Amino acid sequence: MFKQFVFLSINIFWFCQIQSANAQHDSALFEVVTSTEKASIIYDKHGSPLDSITAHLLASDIERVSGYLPKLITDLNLSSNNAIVIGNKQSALIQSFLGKDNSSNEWETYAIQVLEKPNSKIDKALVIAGSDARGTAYGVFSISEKIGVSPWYWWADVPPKKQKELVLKIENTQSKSPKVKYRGIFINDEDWGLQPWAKQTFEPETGDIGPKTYAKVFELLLRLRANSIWPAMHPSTKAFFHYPGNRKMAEKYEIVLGSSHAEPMLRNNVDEWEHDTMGDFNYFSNKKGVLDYWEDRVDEAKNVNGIYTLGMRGVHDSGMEGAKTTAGAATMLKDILKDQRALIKKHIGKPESVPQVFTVYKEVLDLYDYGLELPDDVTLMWTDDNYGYIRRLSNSEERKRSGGSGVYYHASYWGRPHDYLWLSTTHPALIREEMLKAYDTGADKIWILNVGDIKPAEYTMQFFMDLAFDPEKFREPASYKAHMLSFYQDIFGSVEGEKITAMRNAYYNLAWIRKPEFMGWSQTEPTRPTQVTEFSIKEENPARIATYQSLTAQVKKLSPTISKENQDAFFQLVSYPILGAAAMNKKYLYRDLQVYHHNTNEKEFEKYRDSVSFYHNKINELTDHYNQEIASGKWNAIMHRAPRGLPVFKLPDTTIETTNQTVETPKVEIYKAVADYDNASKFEKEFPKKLTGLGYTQNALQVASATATSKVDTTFKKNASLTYKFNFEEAIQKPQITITAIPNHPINGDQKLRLGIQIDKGDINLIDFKTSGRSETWKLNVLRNQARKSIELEELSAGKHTLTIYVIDPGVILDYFVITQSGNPIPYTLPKN
Ligand code: REL
Repeated sequence: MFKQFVFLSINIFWFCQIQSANAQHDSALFEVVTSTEKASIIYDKHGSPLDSITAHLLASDIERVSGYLPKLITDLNLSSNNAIVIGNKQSALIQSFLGKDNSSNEWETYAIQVLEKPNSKIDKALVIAGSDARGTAYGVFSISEKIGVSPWYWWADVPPKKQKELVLKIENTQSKSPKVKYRGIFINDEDWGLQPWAKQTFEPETGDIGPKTYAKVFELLLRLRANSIWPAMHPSTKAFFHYPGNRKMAEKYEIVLGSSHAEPMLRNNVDEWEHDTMGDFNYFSNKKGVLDYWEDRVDEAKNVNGIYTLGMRGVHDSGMEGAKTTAGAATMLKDILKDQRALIKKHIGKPESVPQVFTVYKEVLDLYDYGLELPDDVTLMWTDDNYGYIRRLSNSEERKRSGGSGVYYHASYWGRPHDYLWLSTTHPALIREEMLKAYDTGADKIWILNVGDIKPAEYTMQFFMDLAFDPEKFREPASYKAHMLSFYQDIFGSVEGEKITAMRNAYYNLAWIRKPEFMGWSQTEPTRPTQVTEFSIKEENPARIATYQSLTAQVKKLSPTISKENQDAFFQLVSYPILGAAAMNKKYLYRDLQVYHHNTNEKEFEKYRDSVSFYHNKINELTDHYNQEIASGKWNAIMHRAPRGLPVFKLPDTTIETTNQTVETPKVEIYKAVADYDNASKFEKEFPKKLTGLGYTQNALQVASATATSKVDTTFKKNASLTYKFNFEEAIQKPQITITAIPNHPINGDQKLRLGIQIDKGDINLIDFKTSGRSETWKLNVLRNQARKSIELEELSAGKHTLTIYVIDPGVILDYFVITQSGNPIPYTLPKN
């Protein structure tokens, strides 16, 4: 949805231009529907079934916009007027229009051309010719978008832009291959949305996420120019292969089928591994049972367009059964990989020519690090830490592997230290930064986004797929804002789109500081500190309430100005996530105020208690509206008010919190790494780079490119450095300098996240933001979305000082630093200076 097309509306005509890197500037008008012209659609009856599907979808799209349903033709002799011709470049049909095609082996590209009088039967042809079936589909859907049908017309009820007459201005185009080969989603944690909705509302005949639902998912993927799926896999859902229609649908839509990190060989263990009859899912004690189980699937799926997940974990998201040590698991894994590839060879063909991935999720990274020898042609699939920070990417040796690498990334997560299954709040600026880093280190084979169950991750999914298609378009740190603006303006119009983009940006910025799902500080999270500072109660809390208050007011003001047709889309894409996040925040922020006034001010206490239950009920109200009111009940059961019933979704219990002590706010000095440095020396070109949207300052500072090397040099003479000058009126005894950064991980396995910190001409102290595994520090970091490291000094005298920060490892992204007295609490957020 990047501003790829320029729409100009003149009277009743739509004139559209395709801009592509190697477009010839040769344009023509093509009348699809006018008072005198009604184009038909010709597709290749010998072509891929997807050609027929997309031809029919295009016809429906034209009808959605103009009210006219074009005739669909497979016999060239029948046409006499304007025709849209759809097919593969190598087909006889397309070659009869465009002549012989000499390009070979292009991946997912398409050409679009307008031809005058191409033959005696056709006045004018708009030819969409793909290098392969998906290439053709992407070409067709580019026309759908141009006539005003959003990829989200069905999944978010974005209304088509009605036009009685449709005339397209087409520039002859040859598109380029996507930069990332496999791009797709993982439907995960469907238990609270997609599954109950499919069961009760959309596909009751199957009672599950079945072929009818998958057809809609696959259509959406193609409209987003994606190509792959890891299907739903939780206990509430039957295995993808359980319904033969699912597989057939994937074949017809040419969607590449994979499976999650826990489900090797296209199996879905939760549903398919029957412990009572098959024994333990244990390669040590039940090798034959497990191998037969895998072989059955490879045989069944041999004609599927598949990507095989190799390796073995537990039945679901857990470590390998039967392995007592990392060494034992790693040794067994080597045999497992050999056996799995032998199955592929037996049933499909040379393993080197079948796409396979090895996903280093959670404990599997330890096995890989232990020294696992991965066959060179297997794609190494790196993963984030479930919270949007990629744990590791390829070093220079790994980059040489023929299988290349990819990334499995979360926009939704079930698990510890805390889920975020409800609202989709991962900041697009973070996705941009992490995925570009992946791309720059060679991860261009496969990108899979865990979208939870699609809604309400619509925008995130669109963003991720556009980024995967061409990361080069997102080089500018602020490019995500332009993308968002384009997305909302295309749907809601230019003025409304601009306002919505500002609101959505604020929504992501607020969730950076704390996600709505983490507001409870409860159960699976580190508990809320018992000491509450005056600053937190008197400044942070009201400031955050006020920002959400203002966002709520903006939604309420804009909502009645949105057209009737756009109301359902507005509720799904704007109101529900923003008002939901606001209600969840206010519920907890008022809870804190209620607790604060306990025993001191009964009136205030009661007022806040009422607010807490008001906002608790507000979430129920909004969710009921989503499920029952909008789009005439189409989305009944898709939205859950309390996924997994975690404490954060309950009415907070205030009695347990009343022991909070309030302490005075200590004096702190805060400096923004971005804005406040006085000098930057020896940085590579374009660095240090301000990353808009990242960090508490929303302007964190990237110190080096992703492929830079670490500079370990005890003299620090060659290291890049930043200096900050400051002045104290009074001396500080026992000062503590705390540096905050984005809680990311070293770029590759050879690096750390070190900085050298020096005050004046003193010693250089090393700090390292690297966290180990799922340590307590890592948990704290991902929940507050910030890493902190402190150094302590004896004294800082009154007068002028210089802080120098030396760059050692390239991955560090600095946010701000705080000088306070040792032992004093540091505010959660940045005080306004
Ligand atoms: O997010 C993940 O990749 C895993 O945690 C999932 O595979 C798993 O199904 C999880 O949602 C629940 O157990």
